[in-house]
Amino acid sequence: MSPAGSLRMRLWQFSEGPDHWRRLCPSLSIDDDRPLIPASAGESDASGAAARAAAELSRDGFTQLSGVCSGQVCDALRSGIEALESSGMPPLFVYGFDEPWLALAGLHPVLLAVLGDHVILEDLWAWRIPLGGDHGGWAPHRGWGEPMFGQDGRPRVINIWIAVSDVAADNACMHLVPRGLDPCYPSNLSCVAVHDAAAVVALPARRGTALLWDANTLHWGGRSAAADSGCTPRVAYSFTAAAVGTFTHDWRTLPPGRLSFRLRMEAIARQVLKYGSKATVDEDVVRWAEHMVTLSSLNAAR
Ligand SMILES: O=C(O)CCC(=O)C(=O)O
Repeated sequence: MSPAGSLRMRLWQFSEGPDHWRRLCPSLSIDDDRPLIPASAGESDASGAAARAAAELSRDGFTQLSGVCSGQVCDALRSGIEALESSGMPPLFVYGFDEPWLALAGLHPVLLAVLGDHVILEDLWAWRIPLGGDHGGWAPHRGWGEPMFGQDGRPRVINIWIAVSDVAADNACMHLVPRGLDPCYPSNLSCVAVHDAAAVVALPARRGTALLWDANTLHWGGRSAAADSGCTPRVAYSFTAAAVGTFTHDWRTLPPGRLSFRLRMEAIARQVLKYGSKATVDEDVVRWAEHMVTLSSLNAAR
């Protein structure tokens, strides 16, 4: 069988159920019954790390929290992503496992403190950025191009980015322009030009650290280090959370509680179609995603 033919077959085997995933990445888990997304409502924690992060997000538009994933979980995620890539699947497929979601669940107190009742949008991507060449993270953009913050300055939509590898300033770390130093914030959010290089903040992060920023903030991933730099490829993944009632238009959201294997597959397929052009995703993966999305709409219409 041709390598392309075998990738096609693997994609369908992977969509059938968790067995292939467990065999490929034995140190990661898939438990259909495990609650992964906490209920959006609740009492916010007025003290400690959650309160500090919420205050920084309101004041500066960004914050960092270390220790969201343990070193052991980061190692498992990194080797899982590498195993997926060796099988021809993009890092995005890591959302098939529980661990990326469990780290998000750990951020619930912070999200509650900043956003109050909130939803997790179906807005996912994962990166493993090779060293050298012209490899790097995503170009400057804003997660959301319409103003999304309250009168008190609190963001209503937050991008969450979790470092799986150590990420250094010379290794595709995230950069942003703090909103107070961005002349386009908030009146001209369609602008993604960096007006003042001195205003740029680089955000190196140890593995297991989460970076959170106001989704209106101009941000981007830096360039990868040279192949002979001794660095490891940068590995990270992301989510977006929004305060309930923020959107007047439809956004697919992820249900609180358990995430069935099927739902994870469909969410991954929809992300391939949404963001696949920003990354090098194999054409067979795009075709698989198109089929999955068609099947999902047929099932929904039944
Ligand atoms: O990791 C990157 O290079 C880009 C991340 C990003 O832009 C995002 O999560 O919104």
